[in-house]
Amino acid sequence: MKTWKSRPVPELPGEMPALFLHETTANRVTALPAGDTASLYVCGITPYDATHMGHAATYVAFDLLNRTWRDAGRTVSYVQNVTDVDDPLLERATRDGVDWRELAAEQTALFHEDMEALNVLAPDNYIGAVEAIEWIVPQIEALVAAGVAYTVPGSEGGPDGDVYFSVDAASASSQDGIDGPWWLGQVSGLSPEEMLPIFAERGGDPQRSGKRNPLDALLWRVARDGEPHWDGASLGEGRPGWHIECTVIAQRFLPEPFTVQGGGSDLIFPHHEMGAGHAFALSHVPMAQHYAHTGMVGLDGEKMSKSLGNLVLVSKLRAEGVDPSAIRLAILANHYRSDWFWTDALLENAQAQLAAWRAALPQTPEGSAPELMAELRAALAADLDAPRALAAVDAWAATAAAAPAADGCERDAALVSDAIEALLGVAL
Ligand code: 5CA
Ligand code: ZN
Repeated sequence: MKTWKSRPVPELPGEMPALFLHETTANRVTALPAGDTASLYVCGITPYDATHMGHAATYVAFDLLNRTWRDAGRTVSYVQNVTDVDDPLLERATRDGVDWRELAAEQTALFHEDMEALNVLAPDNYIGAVEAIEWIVPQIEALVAAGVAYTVPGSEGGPDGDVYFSVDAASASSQDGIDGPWWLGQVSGLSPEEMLPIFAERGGDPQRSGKRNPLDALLWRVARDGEPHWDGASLGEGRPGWHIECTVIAQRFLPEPFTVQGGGSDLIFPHHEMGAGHAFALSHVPMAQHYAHTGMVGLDGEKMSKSLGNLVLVSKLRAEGVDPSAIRLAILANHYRSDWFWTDALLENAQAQLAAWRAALPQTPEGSAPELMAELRAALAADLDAPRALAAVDAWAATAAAAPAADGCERDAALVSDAIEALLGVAL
């Protein structure tokens, strides 16, 4: 699928230190594997409503990782999906009396505009669930053949043949895996008792009769009247479950294992837990070397979510004439791992900060750029500490503003502006 356009990233002199990033499964900050290449999969949107500040914050966070790696001279492969067929999208299309394909296409296009405006570098491969179905079907067949997936009889008048992933069979078979086992709880660290309510909340169906374990995840949903469906070969007509979509796309376009699996913390369980299980059952290699998750952005005391409707939309702010650099700065004022709330004050502060930085630029003291650049790099290398990076720019701007206007150094000003654009993605 077509992706959005990236603005060029200025090349900077000097060196990025080794990068440390929080790792979800270990629950601590660890060194990322070194090397000339790095690979990243970030879970993309389900396009039934416009990009809200929570989505934007997640993609901006992983954009910092992408920029940090690039600055370190690494060749980055970045893949993102778009869940362009799934229950919430179909439900919204039905509610609004629109074609689900049109709804998905419109919202995906709007998301691309938002990402461009926020200066988020585009993925190298942007893949829709629908276009992935032909790759997903044989992989589900392989899971069935391997004995880690099974079909379930119809319930509540539904047809026979939905296919589920057996978490017990997969956990058991991976214990003698060659390169490291998968077990239920590997990614989230949750116990089955803790998993059950979360599973029900986030698209799972623990009550479905005929399942071997209530936590078994849907791989293939056979066709129902009025629902879109595709050729599933031996599985019959139907459509894929959610977790297998990301597993197959990641395995197809990235090395096994790839470096970082990213997304919001709402995806740790069941999405990334099950995805890791599917991937290991398919290839006997872990899916990713490192799991990284962003905190949840909220509004008025609740998590911002399309289902609750408490949204601050990037496109709406843009339409009101808000500078996208200020939106990006407002996001970066929060550490990517913290849960935080969007407020008008956050945006007003970011607008004032941006104006101060812009005003300071012509007064950049000679020799101040390399020092600032080193501080930005050190902040990013320490678990993408954007608030610390912004504080370093604030300090530089205060010094510049206090310096005599005539002493401004053009060469340093250009380097400061390049460093802020390349590392933080903020255009001055
Ligand atoms: N299509 C799936 C992933 S495969 C999905 O979760 N789509 S989404 O549209 O609901 O979310 C898109 C991305 O934004 C995901 O990485 C999700 O974790 C993240 N996200 C959703 N809501 C928030 C929020 N309130 N704060 C931070 N990130 C969020
Ligand atoms: Zn995903």
